[in-house]
Amino acid sequence: MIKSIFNDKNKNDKNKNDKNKADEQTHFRTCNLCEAMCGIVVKHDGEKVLSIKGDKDDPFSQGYICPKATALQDLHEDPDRLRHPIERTSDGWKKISWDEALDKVAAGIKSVQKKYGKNAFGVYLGNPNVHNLGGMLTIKHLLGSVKTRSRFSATSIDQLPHHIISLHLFGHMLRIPVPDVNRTQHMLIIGGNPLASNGSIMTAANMRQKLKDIKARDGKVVVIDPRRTETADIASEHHFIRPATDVLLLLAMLNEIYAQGYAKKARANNRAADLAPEIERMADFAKGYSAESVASITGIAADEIKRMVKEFCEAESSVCYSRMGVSVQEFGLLSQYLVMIINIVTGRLDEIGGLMFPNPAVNVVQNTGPGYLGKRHSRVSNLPDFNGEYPVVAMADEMLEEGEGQLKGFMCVAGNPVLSTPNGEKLDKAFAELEFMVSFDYYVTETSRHANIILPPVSALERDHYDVTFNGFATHNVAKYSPVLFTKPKDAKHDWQIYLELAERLDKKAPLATKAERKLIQKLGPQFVLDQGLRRGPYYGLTLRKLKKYSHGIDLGPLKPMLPEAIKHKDQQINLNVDFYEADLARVSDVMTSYDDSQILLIGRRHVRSNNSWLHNSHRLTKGKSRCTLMLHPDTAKAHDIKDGKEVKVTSRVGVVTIVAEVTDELMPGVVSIPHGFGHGRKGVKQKIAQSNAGVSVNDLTDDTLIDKLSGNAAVNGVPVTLQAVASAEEDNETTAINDKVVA
Ligand SMILES: Nc1nc2c(c(=O)[nH]1)N[C@H]1C(S)=C(S)[C@@H](COP(=O)(O)OP(=O)(O)OC[C@H]3O[C@@H](n4cnc5c(=O)[nH]c(N)nc54)[C@H](O)[C@@H]3O)O[C@H]1N2
Ligand SMILES: Nc1nc2c(c(=O)[nH]1)N[C@H]1C(S)=C(S)[C@@H](COP(=O)(O)OP(=O)(O)OC[C@H]3O[C@@H](n4cnc5c(=O)[nH]c(N)nc54)[C@H](O)[C@@H]3O)O[C@H]1N2
Ligand code: SF4
Ligand SMILES: [Mo]
Repeated sequence: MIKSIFNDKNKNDKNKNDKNKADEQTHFRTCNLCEAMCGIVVKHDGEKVLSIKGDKDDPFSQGYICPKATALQDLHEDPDRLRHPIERTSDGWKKISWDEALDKVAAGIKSVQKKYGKNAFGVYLGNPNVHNLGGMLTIKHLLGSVKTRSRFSATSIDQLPHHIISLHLFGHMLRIPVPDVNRTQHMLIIGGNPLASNGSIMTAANMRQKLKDIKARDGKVVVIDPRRTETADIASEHHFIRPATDVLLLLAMLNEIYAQGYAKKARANNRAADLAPEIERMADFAKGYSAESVASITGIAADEIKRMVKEFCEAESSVCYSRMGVSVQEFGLLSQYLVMIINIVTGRLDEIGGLMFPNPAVNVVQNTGPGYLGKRHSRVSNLPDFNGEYPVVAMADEMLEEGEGQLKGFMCVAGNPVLSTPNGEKLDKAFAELEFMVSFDYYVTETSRHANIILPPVSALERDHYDVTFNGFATHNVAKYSPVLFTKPKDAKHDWQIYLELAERLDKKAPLATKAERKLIQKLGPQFVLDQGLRRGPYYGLTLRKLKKYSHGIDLGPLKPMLPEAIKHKDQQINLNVDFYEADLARVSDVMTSYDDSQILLIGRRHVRSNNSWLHNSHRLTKGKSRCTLMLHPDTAKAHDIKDGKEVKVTSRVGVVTIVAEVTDELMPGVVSIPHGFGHGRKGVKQKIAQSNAGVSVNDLTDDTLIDKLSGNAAVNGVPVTLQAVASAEEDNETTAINDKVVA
């Protein structure tokens, strides 16, 4: 009950005699750069940041931070960061006033829509949107005023499968269960590298410690990954898997669960309602896929698969967790479905130490629609939309392919799709053809350089924060409000202010109620919406005013069983929706019958000092050896005559890049890896540090036609490529010399 929340567990009220107290020089907040929600202490002297450290009193992160936290300072101080709107002219970029910029953007949008129709104007929402309180709470007003159906976002090169599964099974796209890492005895991690990424759809600060703790309590951590990652290095066990064959492994595991008699009908039925008929069907779902039949394609021996299943099922508690490596490949949706099914039929859903539903203080599920799949299809590639967004792989075609509905104008909000989506070169060309483009960004990036006008918001330290998104995926329930650290300059604007001021210009005929709501937020700020969210939330009595008293945040307790209340279907039953997924097995059987194991497959990777495409302008995060390398196994290197440290030409169906080889047995033979987010050498980018260590963009190799056909999600892992050693000038001379000799 609320009383215990405020009075017992949370001793770190800033009003108490607390050594780690907020004063003029000490500020407590939550880092918003990734999903981990670390509490930080910023020491500062007026407007100058002196240090950023972990906040030991933060009940969620307990002092942990990663090296990226300091980037909040670098970002704030970066001379390349835009602090006012700019317009592209024939003489280069020119500073313009906010009023002029917003008037011109409104006119640009209206002009395209008048000439070609509403849907000829496209919108892309990038990842930082979900890390931005004001943005999250007001983006609907921007979208509502642009009134286009041509919407895209980073979701479809990321977590789209998770949303579709949650919509089908639990009745809401955001009702996503997360691993109870703090209490599990057995964690099976497939295609996630939380030691580099700090976790995804699993908000948990300090995963290194959490995984070590599992092992220390005699539990087990098993990692399945084509690369022996930082996470694999500290796991109990690691298995290489051939990229994009996880679906076969998971089918074999499901088959084994039934064959070995571990399917727990009764437990799955417990609070989860009457699953019996569908659970029966799951027994047949994977029947054709024995461990023996998938061993050679996946690269994991049948005995190992059987043992993994046995240990998973016999552990006191266990959870199967799977992320980017599996979500963003050709069988992303079916694979993630199987992960969920494995958790369900082994009785791990909604169980302590299993896969559990968070209960955030602002209940986003309650405040948003459930989502829908395939109401419309994209014009050119006929791909299904999800919740009103078409897959990103459809974006460039929609701009390039002539005909009614062709995109002629575009708005990119906190995104850099030229570097972050497949076939970036094609998109780069498509953006250049547009009649009008606006970017909301504080840098001139590979994408925003195409804009006619760039609208830059304030820096992260100039705004307040409450994590509306990631509390929804948190492995422990907490709530924390971070106030503004530095007052924004008078002529700077928050993302939400830009949205609302543009909405006002675009949507003069909006209903009175909408207009009133917009006015109210403009006057009171998004804090007012946050307060409403807290008041309507599950922790009775929690208001923003109360929350503000706890500068380190409030501990709302460990995850609790939430079924059947968590289910949003009317009948409060889980719906396994078997037909939809069973249909996709046809594609899997094609793989089984015609698998080409001679292909070299490309996968991605993340580094703890990176953040997609946009922290490469921080010297502290980029100094040292270049990280943009092609990792490959010594055997693969030898077969292609490739030497460590030398250049390699990598070719895919859509493009070619030349990149330095890093030969390492971390990679499975036959697999190569390039991190995404590099490729800053394009003309017109204005980020000096990033440009000086430009690297190449892996998304100039990834293919916009290589997708998960069931969901429309991009498939950037498991891209077929060919390799060719680039002879250096020295070697060229040697070769010439040898040839000369031969001729002589
Ligand atoms: N090959 C390959 N491609 C991938 C991935 C992969 O693993 N492999 N990962 C994918 C994933 S998971 C994701 S989420 C996407 C990310 O894709 P995107 O979101 O398109 O790319 P980001 O690099 O995050 O670019 C964010 C942009 O927003 C700007 N920005 C940062 N903060 C703010 C803010 O508060 N307001 C505004 N207005 N702008 C801001 C930054 O300067 C930057 O230009 O990339 C995907 N692309
Ligand atoms: N430092 C840092 N942190 C980040 C980000 C960042 O760019 N840098 N980005 C943030 C974002 S937007 C996201 S979505 C999260 C993502 O967080 P994670 O899901 O943890 O993403 P990755 O670190 O890319 O880990 C994916 C793993 O899948 C493996 N993999 C690739 N292909 C396959 C395959 O076919 N099968 C299997 N089983 N594994 C495969 C890769 O080798 C890699 O180890 O990270 C977030 N945190
Ligand atoms: S792990 Fe994520 S939230 Fe924590 S300090 Fe690093 S970037 Fe910030
Ligand atoms: Mo992401």
